Amino acid sequence: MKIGITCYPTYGGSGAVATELGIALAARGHEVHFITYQQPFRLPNFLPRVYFHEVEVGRYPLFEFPPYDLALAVKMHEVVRDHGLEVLHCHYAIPHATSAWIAREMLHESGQDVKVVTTLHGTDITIVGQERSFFTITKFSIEKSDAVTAVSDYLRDETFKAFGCTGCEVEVIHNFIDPALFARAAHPSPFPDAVAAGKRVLMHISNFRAVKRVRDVVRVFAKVRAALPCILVMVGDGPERVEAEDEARDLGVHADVRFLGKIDSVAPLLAGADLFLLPSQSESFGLSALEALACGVPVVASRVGGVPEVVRHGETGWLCDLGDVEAMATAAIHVLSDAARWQAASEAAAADARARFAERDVVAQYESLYERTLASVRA
Ligand code: GMT
Repeated sequence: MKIGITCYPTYGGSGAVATELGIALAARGHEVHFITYQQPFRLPNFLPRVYFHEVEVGRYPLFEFPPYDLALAVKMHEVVRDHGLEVLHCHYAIPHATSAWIAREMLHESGQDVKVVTTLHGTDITIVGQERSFFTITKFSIEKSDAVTAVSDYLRDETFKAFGCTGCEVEVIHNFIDPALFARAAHPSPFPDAVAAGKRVLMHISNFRAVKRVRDVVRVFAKVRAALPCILVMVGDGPERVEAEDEARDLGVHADVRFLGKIDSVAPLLAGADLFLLPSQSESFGLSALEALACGVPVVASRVGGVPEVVRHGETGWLCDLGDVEAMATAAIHVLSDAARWQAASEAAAADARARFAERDVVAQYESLYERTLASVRA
């Protein structure tokens, strides 16, 4: 098949999933065209059957807000027309699914067609899409897609609750991991000094938006550090990073917190962690938690959104009430202070991630969806 993929190319779970999916599809023989404003961060420079088309937004003094959505629609139309794409797969509803709808309408003018598949990832439904200024266009774009997927049961249910979306089915296709890459044994420890000093490594990876509650990460760490020797590794960057750094200073634990900034390849880091912290306010899936589990890293997270579909409480991690820093610290100490308990959770985590979220199985679900969509006739 010839497939176009549009996503947010900078740091974020939806861009990571979209890129890994494109790479996996190309490895299975499909031709994949990424259509985005920047090369996706997980996309290597060259791979057979993978192409990158940059969306350039024309600047003009009149445009206080350059119309990216339109430039994207034009580029989608051009790439479909010139390369004979059969499917446009949009990750994150707005504006991608809206632009794809415009591109498809333009193609119809010249007797061509393309199927639009939209994958809902999270705040496109739970926050942004429900804002007054975006609600109707989000609902419209979902309903006009030829197929819609959500990354968790939770997100599918939220979509129906928030938008109704009459006449559209939302198929759940979970996020996935490459078991060969996200594997503890595949990478040497990136923190040999901490290991030599007998310190456990706690880790958090995100784009440091308010929804991630990064200050809670530091608060949990401070409590764990009072009970056992450990360091905290913070990977990523975003609006709340300064607050997290301030919190670490205020709590007097700054010397043991390492802020690494944005890092493209997180598997080698995760493979050296002992515990992953994800105290998010909301999380439709929690890709970073899944990647941690696959690396044999138990997860302590808030019991929100789709996280319980990923983390098995008491088996592969521990789920606590939102904002309950005390309970999260207690859970962390519970697993880190008992070597046998940690080992059991680590093995269960790696096995469960492979059993339920292996790339091969999930990519096959997308292929099947594309095939069914191509065979379908639009109502
Ligand atoms: O929806 C977002 O907030 C952005 C998106 C992203 O690009 O990081 O995150 C969502 O998609 C990820 C990949 O499917 C999920 O793992 C995240 O849970 C989800 N984020 C939220 O729901 C806050």
